[in-house]
Order: sequence, then C-alpha cells, then structure tokens
Amino acid sequence: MEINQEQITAFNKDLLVEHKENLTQLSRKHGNLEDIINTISNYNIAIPSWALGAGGTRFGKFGFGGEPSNLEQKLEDIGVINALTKSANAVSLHIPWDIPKDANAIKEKAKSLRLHFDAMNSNTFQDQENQEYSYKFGSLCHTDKNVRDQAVAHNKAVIDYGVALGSKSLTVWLADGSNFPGQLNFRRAFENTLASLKEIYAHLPADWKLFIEYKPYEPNFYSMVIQDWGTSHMLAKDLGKQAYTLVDLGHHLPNTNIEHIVATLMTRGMLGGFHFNDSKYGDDDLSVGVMKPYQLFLIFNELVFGMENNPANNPIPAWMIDASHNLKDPLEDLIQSIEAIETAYAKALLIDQKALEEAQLQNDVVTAQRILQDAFNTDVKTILAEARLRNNGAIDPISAYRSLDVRNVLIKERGMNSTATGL
Ligand code: PSV
Ligand code: MN
Repeated sequence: MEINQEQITAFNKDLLVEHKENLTQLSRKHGNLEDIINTISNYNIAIPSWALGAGGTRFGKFGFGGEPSNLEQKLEDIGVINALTKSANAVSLHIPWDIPKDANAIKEKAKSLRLHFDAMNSNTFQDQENQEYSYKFGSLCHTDKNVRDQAVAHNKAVIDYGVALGSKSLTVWLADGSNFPGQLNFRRAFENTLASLKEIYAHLPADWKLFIEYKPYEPNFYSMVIQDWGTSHMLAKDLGKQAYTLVDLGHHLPNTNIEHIVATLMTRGMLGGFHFNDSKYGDDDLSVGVMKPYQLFLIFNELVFGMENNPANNPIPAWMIDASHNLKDPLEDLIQSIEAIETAYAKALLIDQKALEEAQLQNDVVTAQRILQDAFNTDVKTILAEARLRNNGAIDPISAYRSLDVRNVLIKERGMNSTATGL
C-alpha cells in the first residue's frame, strides 16, 4: 500500500483552520518558532526492519494480520509511516532477518518510496540454519577461534550488504556474556572481543562508522562482555576514529542518569548512535515516551546542547527506534514513538539556553529548574503538526492512519496470516 499526497491533503483539510489558529496563539506566546519548526521538519529517525511485525515475548506472539512478509513489504510499511509523519525516511536492516536478495532492486524500491538505508545490524545472538558453529557460549568473545572467525565473517558480510545498499554504518550488539560466576574469564572475553572487532573494523570502508552497543544484562544474567558505556568507549577508542558508542535507552540499570552519559560521550565526540524506546523495569522495549517523558526531555536537552556546542566534533547520531512489543499495531506504535521523540526534541529546543547558563553560573537552582520545567510543560503538538504540514505530511498522523483504514487495506493485500521476520 502506498499513501498518496491527495489522500493526505484531503485528510488535513478539516483540521487546517484550527491548526493555524493554534500556531498563531503559540507564536504569540513564545515568539518566533521558525527555527524550531525547521529543525523538527528536518529531523528523521530510522525504522528497524524488525519492528513492523507482531513483537513477541518468550511466552507467545499474537498476530494482527497484514504483516509484511518480505523486505519489499517492510519498506512499503515504512513508506506509509513516512508519508504520514515525514520523519521516518530511513530503514535499519537486521541481517540475516532481512537479507536483500537483489540489492539493486531493493535499493530502487527504497528510492521510489523516498527511503534510504541507515545503520546495518549484525546478528550473532542467534544460531541460523546451516551455521557451522553455535553462538550458545558467545560469538566475538568465544573461547574457540572458529566461532570468533565465523562471527567476524558474518559482520564483514553485513558490511558488504550495506555497501551494496548505500548504508554508511554498522551497529554491533553482542549477547555475549555468562550466566554463572566462573563460566567466563572476563579479561579473556574482553580481549577476544577487541581482537574480533579489530578484524571487523579493518573491513569498514573509509566513510563508514562502527557503533558499539552496550547492555548490562539479558540474555545473559551474570555478566555481559560489553556491559556499559565505559566498556563500549574503551573498545571504540582502541579501534580508531570510525568507532563510536551507541546508547540504547533500555540498556541501563533502573534510575541510571542517561542524560549524563549522553553529555559525557558528546564531550569527547563519541556518541555515534541512539536507540529509542521506553521501559519501566528492564529492556522493556515499550513505545518511546510512554513511561518517562521527562527523562527523555532531559536527554534531548543534552543532545541539543551537545549538537550546538560541539568542539569535539560529535557526528549527528544515527537515530533509530528500537521498540517492539505484542499489543499495538506496530505502525501505529511507531508513529506514536516518532511523535514522542519529536515532542521531547521540540521541548528541548524551547529551553532558553542563555538563561539556563546564567542561572547555572549564579547557582540559582530554582530558576534553572523553572527554565527546564517551563519548556517541558509547553504543549508542542502544534509545532510538530506545522513541521509535518510543511513537508506535506499529516497534521494528525494516527487519525489519518485510522481514517485511511491502513491496517484493513494491508490485511486485504496480504491476508490475515502473513508473518514478518524478526524477534
Ligand atoms: C538488543 O536488546 C537490541 O537493542 C539491539 O539493538 C538489537 O539489534 C535489537 O535490540 C534487536 O534485537
Ligand atoms: Mn538497541
């Protein structure tokens, strides 16, 4: 299914007058909003190819019909999200879940939907059919060189797929670790991982980046080889200039000050990638902003500050939604996540940075808090709607999705029992 411009324009028609009134009112209160609207309208977040089907837990999976059963259909679904939000112009592929059989044809398909390929993701956390060695006891860290070599070769192949598609980065997330004390020698596992990563790094084209993701626990519950940002940072530093740390919001122990980590990494120009999701307990992968919107806003405050004050040349991070669960229609879920991300971003852009600095220099804690909370408490729905409108997107994407009856159209096209590859 493809959504055309006439459908969006027709949908917007009834909402236009009220929207313009809201915009005038908001501008009267906050002054010129042009810069913020422009920043939001230029902002895009990659959609992972594994988030378009029904997510599951280890206890079960509930289908909802019309799931994309191949990569072409996944691209079409992202095309739908992008047509409505104008904020999702890229896909992040997971290999081998989504191997492009004909790279040129897939590239053309993406181009026709005005999409491109963001970071590639390798997978050495599951065994695949016909795979010679098992990853049961790790991959890049494994005690057996044959296993490490196989995992390195897989990552190199993922880079090659990415080159064919025009991607420019590889994200490595390892499940490697241990469940029981004594199972693994921490230092040997770290050194093996570094040596394996060096081989992968040597295969990177000169204009590529390597993102190293960390996670404190799960699927291993005693130790993870890359457990935290410090470990990721050490590895990236040892690899070279093309390697960076990737922050996934769900990959922290409860109450970790993630905004502080973001600030510290950006001070050294080391924040390369960002995975959005939300959680209450662990790596829950819930829709963005559903649990801790104030934390997300504080994180965006650091991201905005880091992008505007950037002596260490931190690249613009590769943004991706990494959420997946088993209740909502994933397309609606992704649209809600995009809106939550942009809401936090727009609110952070509203912060009066000069006044905040002044309050900090004066140690005026009360004013500093007020500046942040005033921005956070501003309703920015209208800013987001205007940003979308200027790109010919929908004023209200979820309502547009429902009024166009997208899910039922997809069910008619693909049937009730189609299933997507992924988690
Ligand atoms: C691991 O929890 C993770 O966040 C990594 O980014 C994976 O690639 C992704 O989820 C999907 O498994
Ligand atoms: Mn992730």
